[in-house]
Amino acid sequence: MKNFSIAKSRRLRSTPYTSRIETQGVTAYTVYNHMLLPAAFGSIEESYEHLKKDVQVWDVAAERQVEIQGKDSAKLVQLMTCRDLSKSKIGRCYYCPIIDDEGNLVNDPVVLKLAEDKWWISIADSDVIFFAKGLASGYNFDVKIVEPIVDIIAVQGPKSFDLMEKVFGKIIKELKFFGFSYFDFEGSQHLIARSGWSKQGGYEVYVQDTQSGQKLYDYLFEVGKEFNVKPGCPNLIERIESGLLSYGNDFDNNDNPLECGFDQYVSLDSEINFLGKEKLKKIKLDGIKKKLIGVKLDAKEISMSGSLDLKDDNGKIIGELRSACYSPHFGKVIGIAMMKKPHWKVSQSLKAEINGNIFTGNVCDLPFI
Ligand code: THG
Repeated sequence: MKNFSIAKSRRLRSTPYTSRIETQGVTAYTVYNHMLLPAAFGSIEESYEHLKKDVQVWDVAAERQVEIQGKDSAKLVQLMTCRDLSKSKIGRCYYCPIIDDEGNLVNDPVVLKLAEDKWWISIADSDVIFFAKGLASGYNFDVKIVEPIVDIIAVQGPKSFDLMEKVFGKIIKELKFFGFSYFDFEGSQHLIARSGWSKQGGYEVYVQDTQSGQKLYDYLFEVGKEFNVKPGCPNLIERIESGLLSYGNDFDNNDNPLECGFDQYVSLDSEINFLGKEKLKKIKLDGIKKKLIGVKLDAKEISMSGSLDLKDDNGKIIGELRSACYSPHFGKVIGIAMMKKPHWKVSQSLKAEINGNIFTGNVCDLPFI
């Protein structure tokens, strides 16, 4: 396989931690919200084993914030998501599909309620800020919308709790899942949430004081030695096994939340007003025609290039592979696929022709583990 480097420019933004992760041995980047997002530090299988056992520090500054502040901020945030936020509380995070007027997905961020009139939308890879500004303008909302300087450091893995206790004290362990609060590091207050894009547990530090954040980054490695701390990044294997979905990979603006299994975040029976509500009601009534589901393939490796069609025994296309990796846990390739009706039933057999090789496989439930 050929190796390429990535041409850096102002358009492809670095993060406050880029020079650090390059010293630490980042080997691959992806681009996310026009920013560098580390994708590997050597073998992703070794990184996966380490993430499940110890603790990692991730530069996830590419998870950008869209800040919505002002008198109409709650109205605008609610207009953008099909999740009912009418009972939302300050100091809590909410996983919220953002949808357009067709009922299709625009993003799947974590929404943080900072105050009754101040919200952060912690976005996946699409330009939510322009969508928000367009709506605010069209609806004449009294809001201010900016991308603030916030660069997240994630601390993930089973030993993240002990490492974070060593830095911030016992009190950090009292934080509930998807709760956030402010914690002191050398005189600087950092917003920390118990969250992160892995199912191994951990925290996300929303760094606003860049200098303090860089010190914190270094300090985590200094005091983390006893927990075998390593640099890491969102891990493809771990996130697929855990069923954590990725906007742009597993679903995009051609898919709706009912097709993607987001039913628990779609509040069609409430009084709330959001974009695409009537469209989604009709889609629900008519029934969805495709569905995101797990697949297992009898293969030892896979490359996500070329045709990703999934076929039945007669060669008819019955779905499309959206993400996949070799899973050491299952000893085969696992993936996330959009299957056409009625082929999404568990144990449905299928064939995938990838780079000239034909692999057999079957549909299975998400999450895998
Ligand atoms: N953290 C923060 N911002 C983010 C992500 C993150 N922005 C981009 C991307 N990740 C957004 N997508 C997701 C997808 C899943 C989850 C969080 C963000 C997630 N899901 C849990 C689950 O599915 O089990 C919990 C959902 C819930 O309980 O509501 O954590 O990771 N800051």
